[in-house]
Order: sequence, then C-alpha cells, then structure tokens
Amino acid sequence: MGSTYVVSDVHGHLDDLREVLQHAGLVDGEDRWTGGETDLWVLGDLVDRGPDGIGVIRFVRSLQEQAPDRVRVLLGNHEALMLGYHLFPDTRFAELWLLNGGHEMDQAGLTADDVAWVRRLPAMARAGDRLLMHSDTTDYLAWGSSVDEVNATVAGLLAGDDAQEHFDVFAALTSRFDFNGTDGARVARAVLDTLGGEQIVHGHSIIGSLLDVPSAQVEGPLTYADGLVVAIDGGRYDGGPLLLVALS
Ligand SMILES: [Mn+2]
Repeated sequence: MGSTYVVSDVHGHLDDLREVLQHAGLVDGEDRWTGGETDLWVLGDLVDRGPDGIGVIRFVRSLQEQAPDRVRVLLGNHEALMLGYHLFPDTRFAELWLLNGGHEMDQAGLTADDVAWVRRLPAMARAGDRLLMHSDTTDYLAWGSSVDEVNATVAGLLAGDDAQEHFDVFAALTSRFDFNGTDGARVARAVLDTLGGEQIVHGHSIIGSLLDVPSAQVEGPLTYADGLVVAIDGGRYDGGPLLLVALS
C-alpha cells in the first residue's frame, strides 16, 4: 500500500511541478513516473495565470498514461473556463477567460483529445477517508448527494453543448470560503455527512487568503475548521509555494 500525495492550482508552473514531484521521488529527470504504488491527485487549475498551462496538461496526462490507476486529476474552475471558452468563444466566457489569466498558447495547444479529457474530469473524489475537491464550496451538493452522483451530473453537463450549463458549472466552482469563519466546521461536517469522508482536502482558495498573510510567508498546508478541512493551495501564482502534500 503506497502513500497518497495531493497538489493543486499549478496554474502553468510546469517547472515547479516537475521539481516537487522529483523531490518526492514520484518522477525522474525524464518525466517518467517512478512513484510505483503511490497515489497522486492533482486537484484542478492546471492552467491559466502562469507560463505553461498546456505544458502542465501534457506532463500530467503523460504521467496518467504511465500510471493510470495512480495519477488522477480533478476539475477546477480554470479547466471549466478553458473548456467554455474553447467551445463557446463568442460568449461571456471569452472576457472571463482573459480576465482570469487565460493564455492563447494554452488554447492553441489544446487537442480534441484534451477537450474530451477535460469534459470527463471528475469534480471530486474519495481518497481513503479524505474527500478531495477543487473548491472550498458547498455548491457541489447541488449536483448530487454522493461523490458518484456529483461526478455523473457534472460530466453530463460538460458533455453537452449548452453554453449556459457549462457556465453554471464554471460559476459554481468559483465559489469559495464556505468552510472559513465561525460556521465553517458545521458546514464542513454537513458536507462530509452527505458525501462521505472524515476530512475535506481542497485547493482554489489560497492559504494566504485564508490566513490573511502574504503568500510568500506560506510554508505548508493549512488545517482548519476544527481539523475537518485542509487547504493545500500555497498560492504559487501569488508568490507562494507550490505545495505537494502527503496525506497520512
Ligand atoms: Mn480555482
């Protein structure tokens, strides 16, 4: 039985992703998977803001091809945005894509197979007793009352060609901070009671914003909401670290 690592919000920082995975012994210097039985979950937002989003997609998909049962990826709001702009370039997706750090190079490199891959990305997953999701939001519950049901609903919406339905998926995934504040532990408990798991692990809301400190001061994941929630996005795009976090 191997261990489980999570990383999130790479936002185009391919060199950083290579570095943290190499440091953990999960890949070698030739981008070959050396993680054996280790599980790696990438919690979305591979693209936008940073230098090489399409390179991150290529790299992660290559690792998935080498270790399909070990390397898994969740859908982030930026994948939904990239997909929305790709499919519906003449809608409000275009302006939002640019505003949120979209790069023409990423779109240009997107193959038909990549588009099909993004449309099938799960929105959430269970890893042992952890509930993995990109966004720190209860909006997932609108899509179902189990992980499988949520994923089936989102996949069904993204498989379709209704721009509004795609937009609704994107918009829901932009929500945040639902587990922060005085009511956070109760909200997190309700999500876990419905969807299963003992602890939520999420990216999306950078740790610096949850702690109200500059991202450069962030050194590791943040456990909060009475220990029910772990935030792992160190805020790489904001000058923080790309965190690769081992789940014990
Ligand atoms: Mn996000």
